[in-house]
Amino acid sequence: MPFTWSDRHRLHDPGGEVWVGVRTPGTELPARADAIRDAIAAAGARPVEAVAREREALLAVHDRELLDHLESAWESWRAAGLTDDPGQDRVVPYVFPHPALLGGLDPAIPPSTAARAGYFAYDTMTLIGPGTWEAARGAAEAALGAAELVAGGEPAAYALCRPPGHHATRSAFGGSCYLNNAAIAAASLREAVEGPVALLDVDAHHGNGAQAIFYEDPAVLTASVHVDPGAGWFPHFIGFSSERGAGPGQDANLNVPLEPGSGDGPWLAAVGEIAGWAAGAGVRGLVVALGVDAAAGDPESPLEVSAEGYREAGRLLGALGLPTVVVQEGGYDVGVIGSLVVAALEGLERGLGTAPDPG
Ligand code: SP5
Ligand code: ZN
Repeated sequence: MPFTWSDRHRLHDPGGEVWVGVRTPGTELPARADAIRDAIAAAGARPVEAVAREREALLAVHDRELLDHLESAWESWRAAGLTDDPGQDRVVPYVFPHPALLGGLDPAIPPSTAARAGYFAYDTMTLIGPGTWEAARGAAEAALGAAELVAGGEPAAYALCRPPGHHATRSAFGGSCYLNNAAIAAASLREAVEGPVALLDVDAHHGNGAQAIFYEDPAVLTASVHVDPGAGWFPHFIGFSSERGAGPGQDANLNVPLEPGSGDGPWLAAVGEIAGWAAGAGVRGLVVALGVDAAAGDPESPLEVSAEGYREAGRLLGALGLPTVVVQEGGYDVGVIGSLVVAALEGLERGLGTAPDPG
């Protein structure tokens, strides 16, 4: 299948992550995307360069204020002298508009550059450097490119996005994500197929961004299989099975949290559950948020899924027989993520080949 990507991803060097106040090396590294690219190209996938687009293409999913911030944050940080005093070489927040600080009032975007960092970021781990905006846009453009290939008749396309996107909401970013690539693909695909689509997330972490973006929207069903946030895992505050959507989107969201240590059996049962749920709702297109960090040995998650598990997940999703956009999310064990993505995409192609012809 074709894959879209942009080598602008290399411009994003997060420079680590600030976790419990300490700058640690971080795992969302440029080598990730290059490793995946090498593996899928060797397996025969066809590269398609992501095309630069108007910023307006992102407004289906994100607030203009977030885009303005991501575009200007680094330069503003540098101009404010924060790189010299106190000597912080990335944009790092220090104070947040916590709801219990505000007592029901709406915060304004603060004029202080350091405070503004906390208005738009909900964690301290997701740093902005000189090339972050360009790389994030390249990833979003890859997602749009893959959606357009599918709209143009490709049965499936894969967007090799880096940085990842599924933790980014309409107005805030975090979890190593800046722009929600999969949500952007879903919004585009929904227009192309003129009907509801499903965004199914198999990254090891809850797909909180798409859940929040589409929570009241019945035209993009969202579902996520992930390690139970209640068992101590990021994003901690959201991702529970009680979250089912709201308003017109009531029952259009499904979360299947899993116990740490869940291997292929429970994980594939959960993937089958969300696939069957989407099929039963009559969606006309599919976006898969493909994180491969549920794999055994990944440094960011305790799920213990095998490469054969990823192959079978791909088959289950492909067997839905829907026009499918696959978007890369997490996966941090650089030595194996390429082969995990290949397994998932090969499974998907096999599943698509067995699906009944939609006519
Ligand atoms: C896209 C994606 O998979 N994002 C996941 C981000 C989850 N990061 C959580 C990091 C939690 C702190 N890591 C501490 C490592 C200490 N050695
Ligand atoms: Zn993840």
